[in-house]
Amino acid sequence: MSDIISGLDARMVLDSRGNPTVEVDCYVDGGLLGRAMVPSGASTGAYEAIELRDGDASRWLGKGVDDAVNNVVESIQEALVGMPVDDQKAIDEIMIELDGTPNKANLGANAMLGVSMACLHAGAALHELPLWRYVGGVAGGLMPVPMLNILNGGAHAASNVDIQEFMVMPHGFDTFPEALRAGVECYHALKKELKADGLLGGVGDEGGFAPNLPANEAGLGYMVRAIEGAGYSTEEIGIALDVASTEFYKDDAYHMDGKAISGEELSDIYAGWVDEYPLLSIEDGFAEDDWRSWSHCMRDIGDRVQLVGDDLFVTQTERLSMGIESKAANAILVKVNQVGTVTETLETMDLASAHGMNSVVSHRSGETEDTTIADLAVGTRAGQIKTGAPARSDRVAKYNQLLRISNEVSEYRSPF
Ligand code: 2PG
Ligand code: MG
Repeated sequence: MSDIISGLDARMVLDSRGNPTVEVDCYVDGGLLGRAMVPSGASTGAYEAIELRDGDASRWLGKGVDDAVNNVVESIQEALVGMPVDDQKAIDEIMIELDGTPNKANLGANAMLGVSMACLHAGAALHELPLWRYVGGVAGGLMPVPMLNILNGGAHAASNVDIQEFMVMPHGFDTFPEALRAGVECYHALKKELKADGLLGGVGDEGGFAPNLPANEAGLGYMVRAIEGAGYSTEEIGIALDVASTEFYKDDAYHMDGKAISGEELSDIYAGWVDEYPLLSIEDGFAEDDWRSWSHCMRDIGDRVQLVGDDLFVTQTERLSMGIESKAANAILVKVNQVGTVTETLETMDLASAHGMNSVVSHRSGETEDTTIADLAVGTRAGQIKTGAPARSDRVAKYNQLLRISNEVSEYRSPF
């Protein structure tokens, strides 16, 4: 069989919020070998690569992706037909050149990522390898510690909670399936606790419960109740937060619990929480341009807690380099669609690990049944993944893929 890309196809499909997204098929030697779907964020960072939307308000509320789909079947296909499908770097570089902008505004990061991931799948199929092994090669895989977002707030819920994600992190277990089971049992225990308090309503975009709470700190209390209610100790299951604070940073202040506070005051609040709760990881504790507060917090508590840059780094080497220089964080969140190609994602992860930083592979709040990130997390040996609550098939699909992979990969180690 030839290894040459013979064609690309693309279409609009729906994501988990009912918005259009891009699906791409990659043909090799006339046969369909790889397919991928692109995720989409809600609390997007200002420096993310551009997601191309048609903007026609009379269709899909302006969120149509016809232009992105056309870019795949027209200019991208023309540029890539004839390329070896397993030369991922060359494929991604050709698209970057064809796009010609620093933020993928021309072709759209959604079009480019769909192609990049479909080619990745096709390359794995061509070599008859599971995707995680194709990505990881002879290094073998490492199962990630899961972060399960069991209580949703912020832009992902209609509640009064400012913090976007309260996650349980089952780090004290010997295998991935055992860790996942513990995390899922916490989800069920949280449901019971919220019900007992009359706070059980619907769920947020990532499948976690979305109650109104008296204050943000109460969410931490519920995490402890969920962990202990499920019969575990806070020694083996910790808490991770995604504060997503860019969303509530306005006029040089953070607007949390109805008060306007400075970055330093917020940093002090986090320090208090690290003392009081089994808090292991804080993502986007500060806004995407508030480098000073990031560095201040790192100096204060960076040796006691993982500080993860999401909107801050947007999975891009230029932003990550700025953060390394200013010692702004000790970990990076990795979202493939923030940068728009597989190759650039891997480059960013390499840069992070070269500087001793942790990587957390992540879903978006708008997802599909695509499970590429599960294999990516294992193949790159990232060590951590966050992919929502164990509820709604768009989230569960990733955990189920990790369970499948765990039949072949037993190596599992907690970064904590
Ligand atoms: C985040 C993500 C995923 P969104 O902020 O980390 O949980 O949310 O995709 O809406 O940016
Ligand atoms: Mg985030």
